[in-house]
Amino acid sequence: MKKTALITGATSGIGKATAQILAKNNFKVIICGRRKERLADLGKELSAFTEVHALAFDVRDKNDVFEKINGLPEEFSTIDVLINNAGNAHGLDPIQNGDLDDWDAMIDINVKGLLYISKAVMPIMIERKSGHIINIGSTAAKEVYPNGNVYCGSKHAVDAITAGMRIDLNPYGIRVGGIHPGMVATEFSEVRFKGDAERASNVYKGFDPLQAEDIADIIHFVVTRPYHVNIADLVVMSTAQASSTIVNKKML
Ligand code: NDP
Ligand code: 8X3
Repeated sequence: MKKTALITGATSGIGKATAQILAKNNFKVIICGRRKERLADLGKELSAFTEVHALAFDVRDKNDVFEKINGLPEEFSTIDVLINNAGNAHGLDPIQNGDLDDWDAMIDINVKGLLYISKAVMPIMIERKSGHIINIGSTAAKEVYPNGNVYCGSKHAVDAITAGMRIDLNPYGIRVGGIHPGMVATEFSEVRFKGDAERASNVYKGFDPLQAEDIADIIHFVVTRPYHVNIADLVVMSTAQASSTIVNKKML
């Protein structure tokens, strides 16, 4: 029988590539994001492979999160796999120059949004004593780099919450794991630099960065392990990257 996966942030980057690989590999998919047109296009594309349901909401809107998840049609209501992926960095400034709206966005989306979605989905898994939650952290969840302050803080919180979820959901047989990518060439830097495409593309110049499909491939691997196997914590970087600040740009 097909499993159902709910993927947040499926309109772009890692989330979109994850929806694509899971749809092609025997999962029903619930694709989430704010951009309705992108959801409609992706829904059309994936319906050639599987059953797809699109949910448009902002993860910051807790009432809408609960309304949308509690209102899922019967055939999508048994969520087996939750990929908590929606998130971004907003700004890259020394903390003393940080923008309050950027701070709010990162804490509200990356941390509180992940909590709201999880709160809505966990009862479904607890009732069935089965389920798998993957939280997308970052290398920024494991180390702190200059000007990364609040983004790193939000991802460190994701790392801690992931560990907490694994402990508290242990009695219910629910698998919980964190996947922590290094630099992935997606729309991430365009969002961080508020649409400055040139500055964003410079981030990935001079080396061969991870692609969204690399992370999606790993997520597919993680969620298709036998039930007794839980990949609890996984850090992945491109070969050129050794840490948040050390990237070998002489390799190409
Ligand atoms: P993208 O910018 O390409 O994708 C971000 C996704 O998050 C979009 O689908 C966006 O959808 C969704 N999203 C953002 N804000 C909200 C919101 N308020 N409500 C609902 N959905 C939202 O970036 P990535 O694919 O790279 O990022 C995905 C995850 O991976 C993030 O958590 C990021 O922190 C993490 N990550 C990224 C790395 C990288 O280098 N790219 C490295 C390590 C981790 P929409 O705008 O339609 O709402
Ligand atoms: C995204 C990777 O290094 O820009 O989480 O923080 S980094």
